[in-house]
Amino acid sequence: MRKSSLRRTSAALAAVTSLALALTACGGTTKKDVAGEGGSAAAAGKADPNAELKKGLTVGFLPKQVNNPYFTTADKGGEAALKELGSSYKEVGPSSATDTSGQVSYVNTLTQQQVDAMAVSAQDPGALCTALKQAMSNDIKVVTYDSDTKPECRNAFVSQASAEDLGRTEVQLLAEQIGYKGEIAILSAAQTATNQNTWIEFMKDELKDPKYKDMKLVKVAYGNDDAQASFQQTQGLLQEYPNLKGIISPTTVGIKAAAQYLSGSKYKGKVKLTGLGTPNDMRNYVKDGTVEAFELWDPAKLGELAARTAVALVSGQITGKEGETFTAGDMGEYTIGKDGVISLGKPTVFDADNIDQYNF
Ligand code: RAM
Repeated sequence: MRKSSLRRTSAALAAVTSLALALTACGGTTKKDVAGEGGSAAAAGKADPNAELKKGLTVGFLPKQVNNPYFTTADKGGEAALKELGSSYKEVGPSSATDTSGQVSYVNTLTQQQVDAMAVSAQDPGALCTALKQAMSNDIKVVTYDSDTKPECRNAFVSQASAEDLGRTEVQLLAEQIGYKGEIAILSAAQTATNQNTWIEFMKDELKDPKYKDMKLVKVAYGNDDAQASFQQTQGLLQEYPNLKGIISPTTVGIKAAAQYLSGSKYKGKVKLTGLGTPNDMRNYVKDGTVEAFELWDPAKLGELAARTAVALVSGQITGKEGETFTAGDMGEYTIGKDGVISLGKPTVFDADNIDQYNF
């Protein structure tokens, strides 16, 4: 039997009691020691790099938003990897990227269903913590991917690329396009999104370099990963700042909506737009001159790495501690970094010369 009856009992109890309240009251302690002081929730016990990968597991994927093509691609990558590993995949999640209570409910549902592991892209760094700790105390491994929670609320975070690299390179890309001069704005996703907020901090830091002294960040707007809201926010930015020279949108939904607005406006090609987008969403806007260059990683690879990390955790090959290594199938060997972070690799910059080589 793959799980103890103790675990089944406690998971069943989790289903019927208001654990969120109970856990808050007792300071979030759990039956297993899930968190070291300030570190990631690397489970007690030692990793066995030679442990055999378990089969017949169920891994639940909980993206920020289910009807977002970026997550569809990412989660399909997870699904394919799980199939190859002889395990099962399921996906649950809210349709809005600002439904944090919905995400909490989905975490609780996966816990009640006694999945072996869950891969979560958090809409908010703190909101899911109690529910995720409850999952871990029920012997469920928790991997965040794409957007992290706090380190003590998961076993490992599968990061798309270095957050610092992403933030700095987006500013560099825009600066080159506008000749290092003029007003710029950021069109982000949800105001609480851990990933976008981390990148934006690095963008602001990058802008402190004297070479950007003639560039001014005038506003950070939030389109909530909603196409219509992002479109309207772009329109609003141009109305409010008629001298705007460029926009960085570090969200696939935002950059697509901003490109759509700009391409149909008098600002096309004049107000520069870069950020994070999928080649399939952005192809037409690169070809029609609205966008010169933008970047992204391969979302399917991110999902695949999240799935392989989850299986490695359940199998005991890794616990989430810094320095542990594991082989993620054909993707090769990965080493866990500080705070349980596993980084996928370097993002790709897409422009007219290479965009047709990509199909996602
Ligand atoms: C959106 C989401 C996701 C982010 C990408 C770049 O799809 O906000 O979290 O990583 O954009």
